[in-house]
Amino acid sequence: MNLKTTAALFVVGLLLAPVVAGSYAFASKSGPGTSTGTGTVFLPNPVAELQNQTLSDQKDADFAELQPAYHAVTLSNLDGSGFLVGDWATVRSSTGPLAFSATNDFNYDRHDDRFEQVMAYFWITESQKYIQSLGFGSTLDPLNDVSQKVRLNQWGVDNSFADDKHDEIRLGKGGVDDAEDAEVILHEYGHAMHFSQSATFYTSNESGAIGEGFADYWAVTVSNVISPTADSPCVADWDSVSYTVAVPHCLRRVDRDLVYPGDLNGRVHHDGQIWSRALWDIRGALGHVKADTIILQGQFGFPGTSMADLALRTVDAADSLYGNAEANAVRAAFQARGILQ
Ligand SMILES: [Ca+2]
Ligand SMILES: [Ca+2]
Ligand SMILES: [Ca+2]
Ligand SMILES: [Zn+2]
Repeated sequence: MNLKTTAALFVVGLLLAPVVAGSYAFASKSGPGTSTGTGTVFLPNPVAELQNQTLSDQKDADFAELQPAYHAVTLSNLDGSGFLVGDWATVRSSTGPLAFSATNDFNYDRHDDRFEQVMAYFWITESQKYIQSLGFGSTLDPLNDVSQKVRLNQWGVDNSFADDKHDEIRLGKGGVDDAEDAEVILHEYGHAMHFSQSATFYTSNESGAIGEGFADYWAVTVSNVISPTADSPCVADWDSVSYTVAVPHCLRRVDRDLVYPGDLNGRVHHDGQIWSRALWDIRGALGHVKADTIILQGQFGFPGTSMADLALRTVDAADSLYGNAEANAVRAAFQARGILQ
């Protein structure tokens, strides 16, 4: 679903056969044929990391104040082709050539569109590795454990969306290029996770709000696990400098004091902030490992009904995974939002 408006049609969640990891156990150096490489990325974005609210797009220039925000990372799970294709992400591009490296070294600056390809590969791969670290795919059911297609798209408007029909995430170029902000990538991956968990997740306005709220939550929880920053509840601190005036720049926040049903206004991105705040409070009470395991487990098979229904499913997930104390903490977070009585 796109970030700023509702548009994408939900047809059916397409589940592809899992990509089997190659046997690279004896690889001793990076390069085609091996599964690891190097990349240069933002962690998660320059504004969040540097806490500098004066940074701006400057027409995609690679200016001096941004230099401390570039970081060298290891890219994992590559398929050995020399492209940014691997177990958990398949990068495609409509904005120029695909990144290719005969040595698996993918180091570009933001003015080079291939930088965004590296961002997409890294953050989607790390997102799936985090999901698996919670037990999904081993002790729990797998969750979107496919090579997620992601396309860098030359969009004139400032938008990104996840498209369930083609099972593809598309990241746009309006304002700050969307894929220069890990939290935009992670938000869209959150929708792809939903598509994989239930074919009827997005069938009501209320489940649409849940979708946006969860996607915002997923952006900040993964961002915070991999590269914690000072103002964690602020979503898309860098992408939003192009369309927000207030400081700090945030597309949305997951810590707003909105309640159900009084603060509903029918706009899914706004209403989703009721849901994301409940998830954020669960995380605050239980820590990210328990909270995220519970939240993800509760979403399997959700038929797209109401906030109250998914809240009860999440309480049940907490009870069966961990027990009474955790179930009570989850219930309290939803009660504080007015979602449960
Ligand atoms: Ca760029
Ligand atoms: Ca943008
Ligand atoms: Ca942030
Ligand atoms: Zn969305």
